Amino acid sequence: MRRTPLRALIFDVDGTLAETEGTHREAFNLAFCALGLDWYWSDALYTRLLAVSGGQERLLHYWRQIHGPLAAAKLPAVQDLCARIHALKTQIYTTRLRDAAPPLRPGIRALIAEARAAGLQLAIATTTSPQNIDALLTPTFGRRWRTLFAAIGDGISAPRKKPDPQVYRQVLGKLGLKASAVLAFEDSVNGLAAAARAGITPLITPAHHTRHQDFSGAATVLSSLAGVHVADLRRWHAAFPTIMDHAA
Ligand code: XBP
Ligand code: MG
Repeated sequence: MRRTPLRALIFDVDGTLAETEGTHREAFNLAFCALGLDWYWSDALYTRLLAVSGGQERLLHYWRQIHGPLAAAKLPAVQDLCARIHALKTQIYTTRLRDAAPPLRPGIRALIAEARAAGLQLAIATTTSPQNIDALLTPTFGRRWRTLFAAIGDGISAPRKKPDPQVYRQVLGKLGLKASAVLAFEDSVNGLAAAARAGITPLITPAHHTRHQDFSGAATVLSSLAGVHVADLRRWHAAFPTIMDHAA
């Protein structure tokens, strides 16, 4: 039985707070079209490409898929192309979200409010960019959304993308908490692995683009957080030792 009390909840963004990957995919395709590229990512292809975290990393992975091995001498030019595509994609994505942000997933808003009232700290640990987080959370929580979160780790502050644990270790440091005092909420196997490698127990709520993934290592897999209360989280947190405890 765990001894450390639950002190904070760390939320992934894309797929966990909201079903955003469909809008990401549309933004990628609109950027390809605007730049005259004959690329098109179908929902099925994008679902496979999500095995690679990070939009720029995903683009470089796709470039290699269609063009084959990339000579070291050509890498800078291709990385520059991916950066240009990604910058335009981010511009399109943030515009779309400001016009029509997807709703928070069921249960998220109520759980965040209940957790704050219960004195739990909240944090974000995401692969996406600060502007994408702002574009999603401003329409959903208002301009002062940052006041809800004691710590934010993102694709800029933590450039080594999930499943690397860098963003989770960074957020733990900002919170000043041990892994055993927090729970992480994730939608993907990359996110599960990143949290687990940081020693954090992850609760999984699979999203549209990740529901096919194998979450066998997860403490708990829920269809959504609808109807989940802080008392449930405390029970899971007490019952499921951190991954480190397993390893001990
Ligand atoms: C999911 C990701 C991101 C998004 C696209 O992030 O892997 O790359 O798919 O956003 P999360 P960017 O960790 O929140 O699930 O194009 O900004 O990377
Ligand atoms: Mg995610």
